[in-house]
Amino acid sequence: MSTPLDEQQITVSAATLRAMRDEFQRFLMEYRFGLQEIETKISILRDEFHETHDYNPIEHVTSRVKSPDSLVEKIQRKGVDPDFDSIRAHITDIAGIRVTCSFVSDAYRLLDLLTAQDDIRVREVEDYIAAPKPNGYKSLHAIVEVPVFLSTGRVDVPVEIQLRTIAMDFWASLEHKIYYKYEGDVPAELVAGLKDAADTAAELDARMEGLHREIRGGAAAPGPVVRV
Ligand code: 0O2
Repeated sequence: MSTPLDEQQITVSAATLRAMRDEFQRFLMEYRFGLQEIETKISILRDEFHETHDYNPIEHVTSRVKSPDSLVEKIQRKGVDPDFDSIRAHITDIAGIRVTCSFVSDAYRLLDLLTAQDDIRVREVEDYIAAPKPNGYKSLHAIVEVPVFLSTGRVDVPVEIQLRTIAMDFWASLEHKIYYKYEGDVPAELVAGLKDAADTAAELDARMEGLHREIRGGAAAPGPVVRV
């Protein structure tokens, strides 16, 4: 019986190994810079909102470049050819940023403002707020490309942006823990409980935004709205 390809032993020289490591680090570096560009854009919007409208639509921002282990797992799961060009083309969440907003309308508004910037190209928007996943997952996802200028020239780096409310984020983080604890095979009563909790979270979001509108006299958040 022949050994499966991913279990076969290969011998490479130290120099080759070093070259592979350097190439991989350079590949991931582009994504780190892409993230920095998007983080700066979000930070400018946040500061501008704060200074000119006395309003902060963003609760917190986290970002990450996918770990090498998680990247390899996804390459295998999706059957992507293990070369940099294929990975670049098919794995679009190597750079990811999560923006937790105060209210649902803030999530849409921020995405509108970001994607209206003329150096940003929108590749894909997935609106799991309007159409939640069957388990109750809600979030607004977008894959955008942002230009990064290196010594070798311009590279357009894809970055996945996830925008959600605090309630959605709380739900997603618990669901993620449960999913991993049960290795994806979550008992039916927990699945039902999570769906129920997602509905409660959505209700809370709606009530909080309603109260907020009352306090601010009708407007959920100031500033122009530009639709994607
Ligand atoms: P991480 O560690 O957050 O990056 P796929 O990535 O192949 O599963 P697709 O279509 O590329 O599917 O992406 P999709 O479904 O839009 O989901 C991308 C990310 O959204 C996930 O990244 C999660 O962060 C989040 N997400 C999507 N669905 C769920 C869900 O049901 N529950 C929770 N908690 N998060 C979800 P990763 O790669 O799974 O993980």
